[in-house]
Amino acid sequence: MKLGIIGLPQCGKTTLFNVLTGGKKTTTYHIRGGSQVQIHTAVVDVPDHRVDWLSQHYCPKKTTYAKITFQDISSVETNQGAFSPTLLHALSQVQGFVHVVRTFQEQSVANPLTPMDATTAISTIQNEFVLNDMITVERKLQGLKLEWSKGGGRDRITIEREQRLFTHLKTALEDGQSLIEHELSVEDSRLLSGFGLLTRKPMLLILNSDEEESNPEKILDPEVVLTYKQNILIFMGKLEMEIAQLDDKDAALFRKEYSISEPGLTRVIKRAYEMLGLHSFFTVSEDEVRAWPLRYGFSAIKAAGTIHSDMQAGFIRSEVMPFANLQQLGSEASMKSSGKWRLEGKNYVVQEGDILRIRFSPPAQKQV
Ligand SMILES: Nc1nc2c(ncn2[C@@H]2O[C@H](COP(=O)(O)OP(=O)(O)OP(=O)(O)O)[C@@H](O)[C@H]2O)c(=O)[nH]1
Ligand SMILES: [Mg+2]
Repeated sequence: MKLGIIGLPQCGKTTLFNVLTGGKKTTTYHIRGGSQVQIHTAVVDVPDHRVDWLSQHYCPKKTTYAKITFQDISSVETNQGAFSPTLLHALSQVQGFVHVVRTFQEQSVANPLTPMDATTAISTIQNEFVLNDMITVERKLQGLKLEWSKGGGRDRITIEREQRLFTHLKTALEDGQSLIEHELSVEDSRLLSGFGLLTRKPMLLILNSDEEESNPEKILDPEVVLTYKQNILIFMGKLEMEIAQLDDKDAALFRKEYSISEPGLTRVIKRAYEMLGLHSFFTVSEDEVRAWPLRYGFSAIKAAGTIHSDMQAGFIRSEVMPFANLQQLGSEASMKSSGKWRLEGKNYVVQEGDILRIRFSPPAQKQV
């Protein structure tokens, strides 16, 4: 799963990237000239106290947290029009966005917006995304028109169906709407998944502030708060970056002094993970304790496929132990004696925190 960190110039994208990844990429205090796309990429662990507990309990050779990839993607600017192919490609490859919105006031840091206003910053990016989706959709419609008039290729019913869908999307975009707001059939969603449409992707807003504030309504217009609902976080970027570069003991002291209950990293990663519709299930053995990301509502057989395609193909059943019960009862033996250990079939919907042990028949060895 990959998330793109975006925002207007000088809003604190690289600062956030450094907080999330423990990195030390250079932050700037001026707006860079030109629109050369600069991308920093890092894979980070999703912090999870349950993995820590399981690791202590099973003492495996290896402990693996679920992972999420963050990319700091610079050069989304105001009034840019069509994005460059490099920028559009980078943006289309991520599964969601973390949009950093500058709410800190710092005279020495250049600002593309005067007066500086968070709601305007959000609508600016939104408009740029809508415009670029419009270009993609129009290009597709032109291609379909050509295909239809030439004939000889795909059947006309399919082409006309696609024409109807893309015309419908175009109308929505002309109204300034994000395509994520549109309910689409599973088939239409699948068709669109290859187009990398920007406004189809979920977006987490990070209000980058110098002040401790927990109410987004004090910063944003109420409609924006309503649109993004739980996908808004207030974050003290600069302070968090300074803390992230301290050792654990000093960082804990600092956080206490500033009444920061949970590291920014944990808050952002957890929220991003939720925004992508993911939860974790676990596998445990002497070799490895591991957390795996899975979409809410996915079944045991899909979970098996996340681990290995052979497990999916040869799936028989899955042993299931809810983490909370194991933590409470303390051992697999107690889980079994108290009926908390279960066997489930392939359609079982995996629950947040389930520990799975997949029973499967390995594929037959190929004869050489
Ligand atoms: N006061 C204050 N300054 C911040 C905060 N976050 C970032 N800055 C400063 O703002 C400047 C820009 O930060 P960056 O993280 O480089 O911003 P950016 O969005 O990556 O900038 P570009 O990549 O050039 O678009 C730096 O001087 C940071 O120190 C913050 O929360 N408070
Ligand atoms: Mg930067």
